[in-house]
Amino acid sequence: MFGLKADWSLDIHERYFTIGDYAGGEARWCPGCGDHGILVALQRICRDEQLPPEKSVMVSGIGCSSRFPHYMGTYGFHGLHGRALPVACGIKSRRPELDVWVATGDGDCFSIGTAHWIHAIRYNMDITVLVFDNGVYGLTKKQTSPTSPLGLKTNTHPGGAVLAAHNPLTVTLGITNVSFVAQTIDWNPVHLHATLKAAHAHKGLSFVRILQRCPVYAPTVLQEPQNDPSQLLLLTHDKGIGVEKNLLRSFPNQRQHDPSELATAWQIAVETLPIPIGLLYHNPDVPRYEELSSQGKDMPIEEKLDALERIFDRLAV
Ligand SMILES: Cc1ncc(C[n+]2csc(CCOP(=O)(O)OP(=O)(O)O)c2C)c(N)n1
Ligand code: SF4
Repeated sequence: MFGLKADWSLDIHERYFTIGDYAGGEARWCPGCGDHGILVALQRICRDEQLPPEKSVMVSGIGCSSRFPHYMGTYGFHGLHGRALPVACGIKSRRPELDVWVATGDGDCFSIGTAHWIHAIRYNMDITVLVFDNGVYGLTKKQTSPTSPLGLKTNTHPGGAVLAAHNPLTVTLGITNVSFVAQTIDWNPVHLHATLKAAHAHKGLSFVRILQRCPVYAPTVLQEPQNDPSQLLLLTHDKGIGVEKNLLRSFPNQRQHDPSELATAWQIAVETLPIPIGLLYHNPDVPRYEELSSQGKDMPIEEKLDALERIFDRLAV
């Protein structure tokens, strides 16, 4: 494949990847599930950035959202409930040249996976983390999740959820070494695409919370912001998510927010209505663990064994 560049020279690609190259098995999510739109957005980004499928890895835990790796034509690891992040960090630490993505749900990340979430943010490895937040446990058919709204009737709380919802944005912004925090919605493909693109461009751990509709078990959770855009607050800034001018007209509420300001990001995140969408925080200068820990990575096995022997000799009694 080839294309004409701005200087009229030919840009020749040895290989050109189409959307089809990123397609895996047929998605088995319910009709109307927000996960379908996220899959399309990610496949488009892979195509736009021409990411070689064999150098991309999708890692997930367990849940409807965690079926994601099956539907991508890349490498994938469908892991254990809550354990996507340590697996992704392990892959990145030994194979830093790979593009590592994580698909996780609100139950997977904010409940059983909480400890991993906190440490992964602090390690700040170059991974793009997409949290599909539908406010419920979908795969196991409607239990209360940490982000279920107060009063939501579920199988575990038939009388309504008794606690206020957990706020993943404020928690993430409070973790040492946080470097990229954004929020978007599955039902606006333009904003979703722009957000995932910015997240992927960031060198460090990009945390993206995607408000994702589950029409089967949580049809009411995101119904109001979906029908009434005044319930959303679009964050705009030159350093933020780059969106086309046309998109601005869809959002009656907008606020200029410089994403380098952590304290302001936190103030915005704490207000849950209108729901902020856009880039809350970005710091490209946070150290990345894979850089700090890569010493000796390419050492030949013989040298590693010699080094081990020397250590054992020192310990011998
Ligand atoms: C150790 C363990 N505990 C519990 C489960 C049962 N389980 C599977 S998926 C899931 C919740 C999924 O919810 P979420 O992460 O929000 O994803 P969704 O299905 O909504 O996309 C639970 C509790 C499990 N598979 N493993
Ligand atoms: S149960 Fe909900 S989250 Fe799971 S596939 Fe169906 S609509 Fe999507």
